[in-house]
Amino acid sequence: MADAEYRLYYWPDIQGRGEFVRLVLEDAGAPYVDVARLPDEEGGGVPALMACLERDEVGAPNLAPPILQQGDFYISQTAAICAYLGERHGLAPDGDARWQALHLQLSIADFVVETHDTHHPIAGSLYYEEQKAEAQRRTSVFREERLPRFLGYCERVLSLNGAADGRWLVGADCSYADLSLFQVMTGVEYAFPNALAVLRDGYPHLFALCDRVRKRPNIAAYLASERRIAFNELGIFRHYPELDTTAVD
Ligand SMILES: N[C@@H](CCC(=O)N[C@@H](CS)C(=O)NCC(=O)O)C(=O)O
Repeated sequence: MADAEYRLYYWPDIQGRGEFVRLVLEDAGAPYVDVARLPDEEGGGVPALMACLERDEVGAPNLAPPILQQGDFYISQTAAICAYLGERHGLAPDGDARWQALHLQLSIADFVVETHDTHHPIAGSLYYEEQKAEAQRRTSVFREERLPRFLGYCERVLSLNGAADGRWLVGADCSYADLSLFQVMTGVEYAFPNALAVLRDGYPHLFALCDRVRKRPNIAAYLASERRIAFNELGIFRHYPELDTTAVD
C-alpha cells in the first residue's frame, strides 16, 4: 500500500505479538504495510526487519519486534504501540481512564508471556523438544492456577465496568485493550481448547466480549482475509496435544 501511513515490522510467518498491533490498525481502518511480509526484492522480508532493528537514527533504537514506523517516528513494545495507535484512532478512553487501559494492556502482555512460557519455560532459544518435561510442569500450573486467575480477573473487571454495562474493559467504548483481550483469548483457545472448554461457562462477560470484538465489522473482515494467517507451532500460542490433555495432572 504505497500511501500507507504506518509500517509494521514483525516476523512474517506468525501472528505473534504483531497481531495485537494489526488488530488495532485493522479496526481503525488505518492503511499499513506489513513490511516483513513483502518479498525481499521489494524491500521486505526478514532482512528489512533486521535492518529496522539496527537503525540508530530513530531516537531510541528498538530492541525487539513488533516495531511501528510512522514517518520518522519509530516505536516498539506491543503495549506502547497499541496505546499510541488507540489514542490516535478513537480506540482509547478519555481522561485518567487512558492509564487504566494501559494497565489492562500490560496485564494482558504479562499473560501473553505466561502463555508462551508453557511451551518454552527454559529458553526461547531452545526447541520445545529440548524442554518438554519442564513444559509439562509449567503447563500444569498454568492450567490449574494462572489461567483461571487471569480469566477471573478479566471477568471481574468487565462486570465492574458500569460505564459500559460489562461490555468493555474500561470506559464506555471498545478500546485497544479489548482488541488485545480478544486476541489473547483466541490464542489460548487455539493452544488449550480442552482446558478452556472446561472453564468457559464461568466467565460469561469475557466470552461475550470476545464475540463482540469478533463481530466488529473491520475485525470480521480482517479475520476472513488472507492477512489473518493461521496460528501455528512457531508462534506464541502453540497447540501441543500433550499439554492440553483433558485431565489436569
Ligand atoms: N515486551 C516486548 C517483547 C517483544 C518480543 O519478545 N518480541 C519477540 C517476538 S514476539 C522477539 O522477536 N524477540 C527477540 C528478542 O527479544 O531478541 C513486547 O511486548 O513487544
